Amino acid sequence: MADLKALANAVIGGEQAKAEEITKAALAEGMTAKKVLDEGLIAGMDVVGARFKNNEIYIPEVLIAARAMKSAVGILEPELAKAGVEPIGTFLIGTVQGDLHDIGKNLVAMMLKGAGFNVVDIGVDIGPEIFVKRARESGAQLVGISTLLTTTMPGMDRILKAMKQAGITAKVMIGGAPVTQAYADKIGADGYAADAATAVDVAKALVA
Ligand code: B1M
Repeated sequence: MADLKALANAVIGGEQAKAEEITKAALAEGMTAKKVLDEGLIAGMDVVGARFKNNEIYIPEVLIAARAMKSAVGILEPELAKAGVEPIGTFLIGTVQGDLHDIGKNLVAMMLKGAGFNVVDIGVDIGPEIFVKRARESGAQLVGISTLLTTTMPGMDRILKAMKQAGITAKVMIGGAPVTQAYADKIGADGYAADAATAVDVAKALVA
């Protein structure tokens, strides 16, 4: 039976090939993609985060762990994204200007795809002008903004203001580790989600 602790350790150690191998084996055994994600990959990345915070490891190790996690998540994607036939709506998503973190955003995007949304992912380090331009071009009903850094949180407010000024009526959901419901309320975002699964529920409620 695939060992999810070993998978977490493979992420922690940045062992990409091993992470891929265990992920494939777990799926082949019929384990759900969500279980593999939560108990293997995210569990591993949590340890990486704690060690990074305590200065036990540094950016190169974190990057190598993130690479292992990303490629294993890529294997899970088709399972996570078993979509409905008709898109529920178009969801534009990106990470705020100045912030390069994208693993959480990518997970949210994948789960939304899985729930039947047409997802337009505009990437990382995205400023208000690009959010406005891409929201207009895509005709998105929902715009999602992610950030992992406290210092880049004010960028969310700037995007909301720019969208309002440009007459974009799409609803806005925000999220990311330092973001809270209180912050969403403060800047006037329509929704907030703490994790990818909740993001799907909130997105569905916002388009209902
Ligand atoms: Co960075 N980093 N990092 N980092 N990094 C954090 C975020 C940090 C908490 C680490 C720490 O100190 N403990 C800290 C931020 C502190 C703060 O401001 N509060 C930090 C820092 C400081 C930095 C740098 C400034 C370090 C430096 O250079 N001195 C630097 C900034 C670079 C930049 O962006 N300009 C930096 C760099 C990096 C790497 C490049 C090395 C790498 C990113 C690789 C990548 O993403 N491609 C990295 C990583 C990997 C992390 C940690 C270890 C892991 C983040 C992650 O992927 N988590 C992180 C510590 C931690 O979180 N444990 C840390 C797994 C992911 C599944 O969770 O992203 O939270 P998360 O997403 C969740 C939810 O938040 C939510 O759903 C997701 C899935 O459930 N969610 C949404 C996310 N977006 C959402 C949007 C929604 C709804 C929900 O709606 C639209």
